[in-house]
Amino acid sequence: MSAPEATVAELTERLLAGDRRALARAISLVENDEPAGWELVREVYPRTGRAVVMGFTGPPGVGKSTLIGALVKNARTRSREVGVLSIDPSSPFTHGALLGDRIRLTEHFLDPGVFIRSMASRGSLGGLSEAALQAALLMDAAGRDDVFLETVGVGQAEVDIIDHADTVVLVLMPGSGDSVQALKAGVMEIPDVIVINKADHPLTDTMVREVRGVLSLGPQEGWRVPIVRTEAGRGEGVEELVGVLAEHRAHIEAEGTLEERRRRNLMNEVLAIATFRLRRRLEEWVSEDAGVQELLDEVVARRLDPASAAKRLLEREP
Ligand SMILES: Nc1nc2c(ncn2[C@@H]2O[C@H](COP(=O)(O)OP(=O)(O)OP(=O)(O)O)[C@@H](O)[C@H]2O)c(=O)[nH]1
Ligand SMILES: [Mg+2]
Repeated sequence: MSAPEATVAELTERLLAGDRRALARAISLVENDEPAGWELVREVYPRTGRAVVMGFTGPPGVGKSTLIGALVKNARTRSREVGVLSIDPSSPFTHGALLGDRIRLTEHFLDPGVFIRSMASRGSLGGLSEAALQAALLMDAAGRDDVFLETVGVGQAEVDIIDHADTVVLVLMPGSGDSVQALKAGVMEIPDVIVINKADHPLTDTMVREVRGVLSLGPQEGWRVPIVRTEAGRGEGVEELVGVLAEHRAHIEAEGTLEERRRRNLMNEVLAIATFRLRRRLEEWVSEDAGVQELLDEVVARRLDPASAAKRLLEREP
């Protein structure tokens, strides 16, 4: 059901003015796959691209949320308006106590300069990653200066919303050996910044050495991936991390990489949505068309190979 024209227009206006309730409502619309949500994104899209988007990924429990909490606190001392989007593909829960528990930003819940949201369900436009991107765009349009994205990543099949961050931070802790192996094997992409959190742990130096070893195998020109030690709970190293994030930002702006990255990511997004729609269209058609069923019978009877059948399918597509 589409919301009445006036409602979307009104919501758009309030959203652009930075109204938090409008932002919350807009994200719900997108999350629930309401046409009004997509309409809203279409309206505000020209006003996006201003926020600094930082993505934090890493194995469960390494302290991503605690770290984001510390960074939010720091950003607030600089009067920056903040949005936090925690994306959890494994959890069916999105609200209430679990949200607070997962995001660990309870001290910021009452600060109007901080907007926190957790997302787990998928919109129909291809999935959680697409819905999350729309939510991030809405935060951007609502005037959030900094947007922090959090996703759990262990190497494979990561939610690729993290690709939409201008700066990607991989958070590890002493003992995250699997992630180091994943980096080494090229399963996990090399991030822009690596944080070794829980630096109060005695094995921190070993971990830093291992990570440094992996990075030394990679390209040595251009941006050198910094390794920052933090103790997020106590705020140790957070100031340094803020500095490193700013340096990376300045670097990609100066090199033109920011533009390039955004271009590549948006292209991937367009392709992802188009692919999803195309597939849905094909599936509907295939299930309804008798001719396609016959084509399939030919494949089953081994008279036609799958690739030739696909070619004919595409030639005949309505
Ligand atoms: N010792 C120690 N514990 C920490 C540190 N930072 C965070 N923790 C604790 O580690 C636990 C997990 O922290 P979270 O911030 O929830 O970790 P996360 O990576 O967001 O976890 P998920 O979102 O569940 O993947 C909590 O009990 C934190 O209090 C630190 O620097 N040192
Ligand atoms: Mg977390």
